[in-house]
Amino acid sequence: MTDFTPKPEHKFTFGLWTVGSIGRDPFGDPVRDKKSPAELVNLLGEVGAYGVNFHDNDLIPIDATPAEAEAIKKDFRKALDDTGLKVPMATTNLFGDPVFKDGAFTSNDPKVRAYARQKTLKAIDLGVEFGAKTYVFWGGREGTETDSSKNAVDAIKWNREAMNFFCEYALDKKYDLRFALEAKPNEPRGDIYNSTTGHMLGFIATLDHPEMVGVNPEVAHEHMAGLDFMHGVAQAWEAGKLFHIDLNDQYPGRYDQDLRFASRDIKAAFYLVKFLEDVGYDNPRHFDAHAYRTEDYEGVKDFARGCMRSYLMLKEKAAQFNADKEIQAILAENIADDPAMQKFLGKYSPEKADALKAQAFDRKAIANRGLKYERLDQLTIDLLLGNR
Ligand code: GCO
Ligand code: MN
Ligand code: MN
Repeated sequence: MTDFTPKPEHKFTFGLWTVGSIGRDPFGDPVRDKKSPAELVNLLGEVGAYGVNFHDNDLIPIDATPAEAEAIKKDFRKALDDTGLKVPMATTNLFGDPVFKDGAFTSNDPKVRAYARQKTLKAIDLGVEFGAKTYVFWGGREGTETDSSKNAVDAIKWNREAMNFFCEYALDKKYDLRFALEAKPNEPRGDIYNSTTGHMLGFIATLDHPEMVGVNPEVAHEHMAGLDFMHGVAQAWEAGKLFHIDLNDQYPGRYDQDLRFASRDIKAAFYLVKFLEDVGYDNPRHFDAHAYRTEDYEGVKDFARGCMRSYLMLKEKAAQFNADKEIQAILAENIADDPAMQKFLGKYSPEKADALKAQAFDRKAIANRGLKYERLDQLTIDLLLGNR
């Protein structure tokens, strides 16, 4: 049997908030005791993760005194040294405190917008202090329940000004840092601005320093909207913007589930892993998910190990797909080049347009050919179910 042990080169990371989730939900109280950041780092070390990410307040509570903050950082640093875990990414909590009830950078209240900037500047410093090279922006409260309340164009502009401000700050401080924007359609707001990875890519192109800013797409966020996650990831990759990725799982049309990676839609997870491996994605593979509320901390470890193991099993399946002669033969037949068509394809020229208009196409003959996708998909299913 193949070895599915996580290794540093896989860059598997978890947020403190993921394995640290105490299982509170809108209907029920916590089911697990809170663990300190240092304890969570040790837990992640035990299961073989490469790194740990945090929101400012996962590490340092919002009302901690400077002395308390120093003590927490010292313990956290020691746990990182003991386990060898890295901190590849950090982010800001701009959604938990009641001050952000109507958003942060897109709040109608200038005091809130200014406070959100202050909190983010400090959180960026904290992330850099622990070596983070990617800084994520997830605008969880940047949205509305009623569109009577806000001007959507103002919101876009305020968001852009904030991102431009942080890019200048990182340049000014000479931080080796890139920003990754994470889209989500809803939850906790009724509707969130820049709701998909595609919206984010459009937004990034309007920034002053677009080269510093990419995306952090999350499986669950696109599945919630009923979208094909891998297609969004491919678009981000092709644009040179896939700086980070949040892996989990989610049934469409449900509340935000944050399920263990590949536990719901194995086929979608397979195409995603195959895509990432085929293109040579080399940034962190971050699991932004939670253990079921039924679990104790042994179950949390099962959850974390399961995320990594499923990724590695799917990676092996992807290699098998690429090596499968029958699968590859169907693909080769379908994408085969036709030298006679070369003169019509590629870049525009007036001659090409004239030649195209004069060409006779046998539409019916072209359409009559079966593409063997049923066979191809069944071969994929056979492969995933272990029968090839
Ligand atoms: C969510 C989001 C968050 C973000 C995190 C990092 O649905 O709550 O996915 O977990 O990823 O805030 O920015
Ligand atoms: Mn999420
Ligand atoms: Mn996320």
